[in-house]
Amino acid sequence: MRFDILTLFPGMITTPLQESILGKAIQKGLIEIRATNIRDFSEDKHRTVDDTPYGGGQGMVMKVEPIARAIEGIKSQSPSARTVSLTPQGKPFDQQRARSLSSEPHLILLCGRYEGVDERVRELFVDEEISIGDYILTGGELAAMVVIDAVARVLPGVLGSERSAEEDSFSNSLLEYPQYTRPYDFRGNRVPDVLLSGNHGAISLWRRKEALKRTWMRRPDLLAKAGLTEEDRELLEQIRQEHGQRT
Ligand code: 4FV
Repeated sequence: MRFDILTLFPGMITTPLQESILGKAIQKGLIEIRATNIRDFSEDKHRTVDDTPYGGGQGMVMKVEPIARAIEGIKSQSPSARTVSLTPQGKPFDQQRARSLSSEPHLILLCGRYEGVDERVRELFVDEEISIGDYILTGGELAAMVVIDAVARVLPGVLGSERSAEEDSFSNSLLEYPQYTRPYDFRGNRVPDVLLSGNHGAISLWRRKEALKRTWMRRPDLLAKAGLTEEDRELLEQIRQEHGQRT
């Protein structure tokens, strides 16, 4: 899978993504990441990429021409590439979107700066707008890296063999159950004995109940789209009894 990132700060992208799992995925040729400086597509001697907003107002707006040239340059080589703009106005990003984007062979990720990008970029070149959350960043670069990380890790072969993205939290829309490792006893705080019982049925039941309890307490909004089984509903009833009705 190929990721082209259009940014004014390519250095923010390349170095961090060479590390760890994504770095190995690049070495294994599972993903290809190329950061392109939008300023390389400005044509005036001052290499201008932004200008004041029509209608007045604070800050600067990124100009359409350099971005248009950058996208058209890539699309001329790869017409099927999907162009995604990272913006607070975008559709909230989630695991489901990460999984569906992982079927795209080539993504172009546009990173805004300043007050944003000229609206005609969206109208003429953007296939999809994505937001990573309801807060304002100084630029779209970190958002692009979040998308690259979440999409790449569901690609076959990116996560080591010992780990498949299918077991993820959110893949079944529930929060993850608590995890423990050695030592068994830390300052008197012990690991739940069921996890050392070797009884895999009891262990997976405990984990399912813990995942349901955690989701019910922290993200009840997720329960609605979790596809609960009859057993899940019985476990939830137990949890409610044990923890008192929530509003
Ligand atoms: C953002 C977000 C985000 C807005 C102004 C870049 C900044 C600046 N992108 N999810 N939240 N972008 O805050 O994706 O241009």
